[in-house]
Amino acid sequence: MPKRIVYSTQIEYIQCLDEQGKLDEKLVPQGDPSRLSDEQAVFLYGKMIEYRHLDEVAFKLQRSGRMYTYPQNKGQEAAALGAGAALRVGVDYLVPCYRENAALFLHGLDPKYILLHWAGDERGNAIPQRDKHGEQGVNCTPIAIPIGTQMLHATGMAWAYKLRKEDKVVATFFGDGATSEGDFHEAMNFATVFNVPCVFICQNNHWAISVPRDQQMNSETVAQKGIAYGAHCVQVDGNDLFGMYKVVLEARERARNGGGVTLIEAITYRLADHTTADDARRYRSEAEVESWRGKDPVIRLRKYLEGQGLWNDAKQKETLDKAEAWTKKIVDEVLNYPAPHRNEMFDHLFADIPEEQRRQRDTWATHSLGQFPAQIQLGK
Ligand SMILES: Cc1ncc(C[n+]2csc(CCOP(=O)(O)OP(=O)(O)O)c2C)c(N)n1
Ligand SMILES: [Mg+2]
Repeated sequence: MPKRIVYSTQIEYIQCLDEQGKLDEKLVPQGDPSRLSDEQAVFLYGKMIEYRHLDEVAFKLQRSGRMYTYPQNKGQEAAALGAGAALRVGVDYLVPCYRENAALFLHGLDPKYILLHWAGDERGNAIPQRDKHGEQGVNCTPIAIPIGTQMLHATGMAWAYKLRKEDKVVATFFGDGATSEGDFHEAMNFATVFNVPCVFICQNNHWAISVPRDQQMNSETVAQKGIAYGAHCVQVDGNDLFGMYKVVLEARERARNGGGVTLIEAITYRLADHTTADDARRYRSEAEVESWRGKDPVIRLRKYLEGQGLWNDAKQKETLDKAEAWTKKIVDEVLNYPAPHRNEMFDHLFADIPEEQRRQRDTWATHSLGQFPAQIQLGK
């Protein structure tokens, strides 16, 4: 008789705040540590408004020729913000891709660096993590454009924290498309075998540029990919701030207590194009986008807060005005940022620059192309 290994499992789907703004009181009872307090929810709603406004302005900067490209985060704010709120600022470490601006800002990253980065300035990705420029370092790595690579960095960092017995959790963020990369599988395998304090947060926005989820993976969910590695796997409504906070908080505590690695699949949707170089109308139907506009995390949270008597039109206007002033200040600073030294792109890769790079840098310095042409000169 052939032996048979019987295996059955299920993926839990968590939603605390539904599309009508109704909170599931059983899932997150009043006073439960995994429930955001009223004060926290109001604070985070204000941040959502600020960050969405900045996101819209960044799009306009690109359209008006002052930024090379920009991937809007619009629609995915709750996933990033709920996760960011559940991680300890200045203690835990964020290892992002490029759609988690909200989490980075919440942890202290000055938004000007994100804008500088997309304007092609190396300093946007190099300064924030370092103290040497006289600024407070932020616990985040630079945003990762090569899809999936950051998950391996996160795993290595978490392993280091474990070996050093430091009470830190590393959270890494990535898209659904990234889970089709080998890096995801290597990272999950290593992280679970060595039981490192790492939380894997997938923002499943259903598309990897123009490739829909069901054409790039044969599994029914992203979450179940972690089962084979022995990770804790959960799906959550990524447009639900309360749900995100709860699952990430639980995953964080599990990681801290040596309880294992968690893979979180946050179901969300990008309401804008992939980047400013894309036109999503060519591959997504208007009906699909429209259905997700109804699940917008900002609208949902506002409904909840209004229902609780915690928000009203006057507060909305006041917050929007503040968001506009806040954004304007950041944009002014970016547009007037001193131009980078042309050697800047060589400065942040190695502590001691290797011979080959040194040679390239010296050649660059003598070449006329070493001068930035006027039209792409960002700062003064
Ligand atoms: C290694 C690598 N391959 C291809 C690309 C080109 N690329 C940029 S974004 C992207 C899709 C990523 O999709 P997903 O992981 O779902 O993230 P999303 O953009 O939807 O947030 C691809 C293929 C890249 N940046 N890096
Ligand atoms: Mg995606």
